Amino acid sequence: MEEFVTACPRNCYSTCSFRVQVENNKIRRILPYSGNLATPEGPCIKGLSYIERTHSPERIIYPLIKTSQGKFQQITINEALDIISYKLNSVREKFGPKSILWYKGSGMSGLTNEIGYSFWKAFGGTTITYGNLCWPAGLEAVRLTLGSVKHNVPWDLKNAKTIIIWGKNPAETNIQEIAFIAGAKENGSRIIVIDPLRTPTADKADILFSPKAGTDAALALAIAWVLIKDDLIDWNFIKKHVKGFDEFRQSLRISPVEAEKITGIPFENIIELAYIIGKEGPVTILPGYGLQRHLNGGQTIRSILSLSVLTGNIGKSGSGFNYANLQSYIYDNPKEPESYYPDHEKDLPFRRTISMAKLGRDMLNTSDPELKAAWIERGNPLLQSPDTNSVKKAFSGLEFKVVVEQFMTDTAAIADIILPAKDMFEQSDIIGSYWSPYVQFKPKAIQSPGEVMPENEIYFHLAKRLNMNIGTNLIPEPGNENIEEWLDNRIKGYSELNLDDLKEGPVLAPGLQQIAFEDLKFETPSGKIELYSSEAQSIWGVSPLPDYTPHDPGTGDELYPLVFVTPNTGSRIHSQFGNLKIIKETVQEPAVGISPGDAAKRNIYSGNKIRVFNQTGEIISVARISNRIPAGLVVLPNGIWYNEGGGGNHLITGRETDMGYGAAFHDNTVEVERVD
Ligand SMILES: Nc1nc2c(c(=O)[nH]1)N[C@H]1C(S)=C(S)[C@@H](COP(=O)(O)OP(=O)(O)OC[C@H]3O[C@@H](n4cnc5c(=O)[nH]c(N)nc54)[C@H](O)[C@@H]3O)O[C@H]1N2
Ligand SMILES: Nc1nc2c(c(=O)[nH]1)N[C@H]1C(S)=C(S)[C@@H](COP(=O)(O)OP(=O)(O)OC[C@H]3O[C@@H](n4cnc5c(=O)[nH]c(N)nc54)[C@H](O)[C@@H]3O)O[C@H]1N2
Ligand SMILES: [Mo]
Repeated sequence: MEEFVTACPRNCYSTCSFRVQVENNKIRRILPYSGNLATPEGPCIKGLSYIERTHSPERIIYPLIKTSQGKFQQITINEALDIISYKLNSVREKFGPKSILWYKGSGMSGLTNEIGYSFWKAFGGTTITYGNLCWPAGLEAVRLTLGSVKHNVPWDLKNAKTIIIWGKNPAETNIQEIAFIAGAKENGSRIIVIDPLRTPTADKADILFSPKAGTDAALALAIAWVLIKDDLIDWNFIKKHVKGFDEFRQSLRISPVEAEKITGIPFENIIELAYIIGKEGPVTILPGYGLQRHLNGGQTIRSILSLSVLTGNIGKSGSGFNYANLQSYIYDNPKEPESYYPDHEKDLPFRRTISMAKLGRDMLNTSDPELKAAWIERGNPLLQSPDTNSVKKAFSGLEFKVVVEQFMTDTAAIADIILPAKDMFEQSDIIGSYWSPYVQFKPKAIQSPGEVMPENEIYFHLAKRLNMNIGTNLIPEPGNENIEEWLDNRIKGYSELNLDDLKEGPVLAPGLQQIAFEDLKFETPSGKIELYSSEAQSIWGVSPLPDYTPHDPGTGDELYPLVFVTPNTGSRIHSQFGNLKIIKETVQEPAVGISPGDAAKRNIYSGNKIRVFNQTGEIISVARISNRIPAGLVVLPNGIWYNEGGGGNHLITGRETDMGYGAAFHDNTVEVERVD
């Protein structure tokens, strides 16, 4: 039995290290690796399920082509590459390279993903997407305020006296953090959760505050109002390090009594929370990403962050605003339009970008040239992008679609050619994290089955067929040794990192601040923390100060009175893992959660077939009554496949958040009716 130390490349906070034992080219065992201080207890159920996933009989391991009857038929990799290169070439000749959309999702992290850029750049460019479905409103909010996006190492949580988990559900989405939260609790910390739902995380809390979705900025600004009025702030810290305090103070309009009307939280509790934040420090706030998937998401994050700033809970042990820790995320560029990050990808001829949040509509509206073909890798936009009907329409109107995939997802099903995608153990790579401070090596541990090829090899062979002259420094020759050489070269700029050390185990990020901002240096235009940010106004057209804008479902709440929330769930990463036997056998079947009162009004019982609908679309699913859900809300995790009663994005309008070009998934309302 051979053993490797590896790291999970899913788009997840934890980025767990683990040991994998391999025998006869099969993954046999997955065991914890204690050398990673952020994830010493080993991976979650999804990590353990790799034993099944890698060798699943449902994996696509040969190229498939759609026949004229709409059925998939197996072809050889050489045939597939011949057809694809012919098609790409003819579309490019007739309509230009920008008539092809290159769509990348977040299904596999790793430095080698960059190789795709080199291919498409040399191809003459393509249309690409800007923005991101995940977290950009919050990222931008933190960047505007603190200058960079980082936080203390996870193990510093034990030093917090108060931990506020705000719109995050780590018990499902970051279980490794729960170990540190539990440790803090043993040390006497108080745990507070702020979430409209009673999540599994809330079960671990001392106090749960349940605001109406989308109203957190009002809650935060009312807390700020109390902090300032009752002198619970850190004057010294503010004088030295904060820009815009006076303007911020003067702008505060929302008293706790006002905030009660907006959020539904009793004003006495709001005052109590302000006193805890003001008096029981150090305070660490753990804001989540669900919280910022609202039209006002960026300003909401800025409002909440103002509480850490006013009370001096930045740059110290036990304190902080842990939105994302990009200290080990050293290689990844934010994907934004060139107009905003003029230096980013400047040399790439991707002159045309379309919105991630409005993908379907933007695809349909492109002209000069219209989109004619698409290449989709590592993503499942037919399930994960807002407004599924428009996304389906846009993709089905194209002449030619290639999807690189491991499984027959809702997106793969619409492909003309599916190329089988590698599994995490089938290629070496290097990955960072947005929570853990480690840079990690993920070694090749087994050979791919069938005719599976990593993307870089697919690109290498296509480049050859298209007579593109790209150096092997950009697209290496096939073979894992060549990829490792490429990785070695790629990290040369970081003197503290080298491949040999990384092969030994996780390495702390170069220049890591275990306590973020402990030098009290802020890379903002003023060099201070910016409560008042001119950039917020000049780039995004929002108020330079944090503010609260009411929820706007865009429809009229009378017709569709229930707010629709689609968070993540413990047993999947978005649309991945739910198809595996181990997950099906251990987790309840997916269903639409509804409160007892809303169900009773509609004569709905658990297990009833229901139609969930609004002006954008509808889905047929199954109801589950839950007293974890407040009146006025229905909940369906995202990532549930159509054939499982999922596809919540049929009900979600494609709209961008106030900053960062995120998707406002959570500002939609629906109605539910029983159909059995
Ligand atoms: N198991 C698992 N782990 C994952 C993922 C996964 O799919 N599965 N995905 C990974 C990725 S890519 C991401 S982005 C993260 C996201 O993980 P989280 O940051 O935890 O975000 P979500 O699960 O989207 O939402 C978290 C909570 O936000 C709440 N929420 C929604 N709107 C509001 C609001 O207006 N106010 C408040 N206070 N709360 C609100 C929801 O009720 C939900 O409980 O998880 C990562 N980890
Ligand atoms: N309604 C609603 N929708 C949401 C969200 C929400 O909260 N609500 N959350 C959004 C968020 S936070 C995110 S991050 C996005 C995620 O959306 P996507 O990035 O589309 O993520 P996944 O569903 O994980 O799909 C990734 C696909 O990549 C495939 N894959 C895995 N490894 C490889 C590989 O090496 N190569 C290739 N080619 N493919 C591979 C997997 O099989 C999977 O089908 O979804 C967003 N969608
Ligand atoms: Mo995400």
